[in-house]
Amino acid sequence: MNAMPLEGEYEPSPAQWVREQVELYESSGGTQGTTLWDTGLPVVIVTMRGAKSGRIRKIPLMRVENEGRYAAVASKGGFPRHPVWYSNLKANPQVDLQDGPKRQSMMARELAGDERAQWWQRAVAAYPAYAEYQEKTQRVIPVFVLEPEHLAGSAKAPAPTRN
Ligand code: F42
Repeated sequence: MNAMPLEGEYEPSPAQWVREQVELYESSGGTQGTTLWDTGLPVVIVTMRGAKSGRIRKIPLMRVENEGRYAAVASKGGFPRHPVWYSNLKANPQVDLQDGPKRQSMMARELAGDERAQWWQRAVAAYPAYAEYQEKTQRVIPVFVLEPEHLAGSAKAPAPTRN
């Protein structure tokens, strides 16, 4: 698959704080708006295609990085339902990820089993509130790995069968 930047009509988030963080992050070239409020913890911006609208959507997520791969944790603050973007990534796994000034094309893959457990640990280490969010909700919080094409499929754990 060819890693082209995503193109199309951008539909900003209806949530004002999310929209504003994306705008500041992008307009500053990844030098401002790069942390979650007063926590000082870094965030990345994930650009994706909407599952139904086909429009371009952008969301900030906590930065959980390991050797060039990143986690996308669909926590939505422990809300009872998955964030809408969960179905966007399932339908259209090609995304762009901006980490500070660096922007890269990535493929998203939902994790299961040991691979999920390993990334969950990394996620909680980067952003401890994820553990509280999991306690707040009945659902198991989905975890995706976002990986550049040249790293996709080269994980140590065997690739899970399609589900
Ligand atoms: N959310 C997380 O889940 N995890 C994080 O680590 C996280 C960190 C974070 C850091 C900073 C920050 O500013 C926000 C952060 N958020 C984090 C919030 C995150 O950015 C999302 O806003 C949040 O997860 C909610 O996602 P959501 O997709 O449920 O958002 C709603 C409010 C939303 O924007 N909905 C839109 C809408 O118009 O209702 C999007 C709609 C959409 O994508 N539609 C699809 C389409 O086709 O266009 C259809 C999808 C379908 O199948 O229905």
